[in-house]
Amino acid sequence: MDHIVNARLRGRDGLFTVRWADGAFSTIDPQAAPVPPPMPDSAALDALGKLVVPPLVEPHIHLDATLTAGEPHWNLSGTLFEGIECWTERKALVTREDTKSRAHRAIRMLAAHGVQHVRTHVDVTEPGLGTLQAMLEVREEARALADLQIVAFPQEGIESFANGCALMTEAVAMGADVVGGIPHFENTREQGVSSLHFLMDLAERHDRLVDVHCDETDDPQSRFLEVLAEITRVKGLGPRVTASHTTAMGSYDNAYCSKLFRLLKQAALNFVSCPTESIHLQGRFDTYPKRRGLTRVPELDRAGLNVCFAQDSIVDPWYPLGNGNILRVLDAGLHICHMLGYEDLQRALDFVTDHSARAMNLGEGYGIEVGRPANLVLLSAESDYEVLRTQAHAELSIVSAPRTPSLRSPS
Ligand code: 17E
Ligand code: FE2
Repeated sequence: MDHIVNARLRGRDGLFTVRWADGAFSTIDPQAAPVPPPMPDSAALDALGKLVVPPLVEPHIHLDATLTAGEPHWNLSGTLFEGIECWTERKALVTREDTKSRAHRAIRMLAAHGVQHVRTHVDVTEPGLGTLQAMLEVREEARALADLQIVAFPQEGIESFANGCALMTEAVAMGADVVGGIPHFENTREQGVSSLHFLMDLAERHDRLVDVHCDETDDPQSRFLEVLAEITRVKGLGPRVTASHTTAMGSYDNAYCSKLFRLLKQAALNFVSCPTESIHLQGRFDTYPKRRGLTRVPELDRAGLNVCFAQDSIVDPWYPLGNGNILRVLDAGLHICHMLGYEDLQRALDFVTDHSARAMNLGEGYGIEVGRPANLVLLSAESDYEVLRTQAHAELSIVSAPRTPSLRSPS
């Protein structure tokens, strides 16, 4: 196949014929009218007026922990912290083959739902870094299905875990694409702050992106986002930095938020919200009224900041469900965030496509435009609104651009 007829494109009226050659889009032509269905042996696909979008994106998931829920026991409290305890026990049992086969299964689930770009956090609080090594191999092996970014993620802390700093430094040397962090989990506020300085310096020195699990708690005193944003502002690294979760922002008071937002706009960093995960893990210490435990997605968006949705987990110690379908997460997120207004529905897919691609710094490697990689997804509805209303799915996911070996080869 080398072209699609009768395609609808986001943000443009009418129908289009989209062609590609040698892995790149070559022409995108408006049609005066629907064209007849192609002959059965033709190289064309008939989109029948449905949406053709760039690949769906999963900007935050933990593929090393996927498909381990209940091993060795279930997270009964439903809290983040019991999840971390379960994972620490399961982590002691992992083998390279176990990690790789579970990650590949999850990548196949994601690919079946039209997801072609994935940023996975990988726990590096593990002496020997065997899991990271396994995931670096998965990154190369899975290239035909997905473009994978690997975050060096210190699940048990950088300052609070033995040799945490050395493990992070080694993980970057081994080829992690992105530097992670977890300041709210460090033993003290001071350690949380110094972990952020450490990881931002590490990323700057090695020219890596940054994606920090930041303030994933309902504690309104958890204020590491302001520290991350200020370091980001001073270094001028905004587009390369992502703050994931920031759920404490849902519990900050408005007076503090109005000051914080001024800084966030100056820093211009990216945000990832994991709505199904956060509605499940947060609010666990409340009775009623019960907090939703999400960051301020519509407010960040209205302030001009880049914010997107992610799944975080598929069947792991933190979340027992999930099937790789990011459109399900979009549906939940828009509900939980009070984003079912008409304007929001018109552009709902931004939160699982363009915004996520921007957070992942995909640049010109993403989008349905002439010259860009000819990767695309055909959805089963004709507009963003109808995708949501009909609970549409990815009918077809085409990877036609050859993926070059990962930017980060082991050094
Ligand atoms: N680890 C963490 O700290 N937070 C999460 N939401 C998951 C893993 C899934
Ligand atoms: Fe996460």
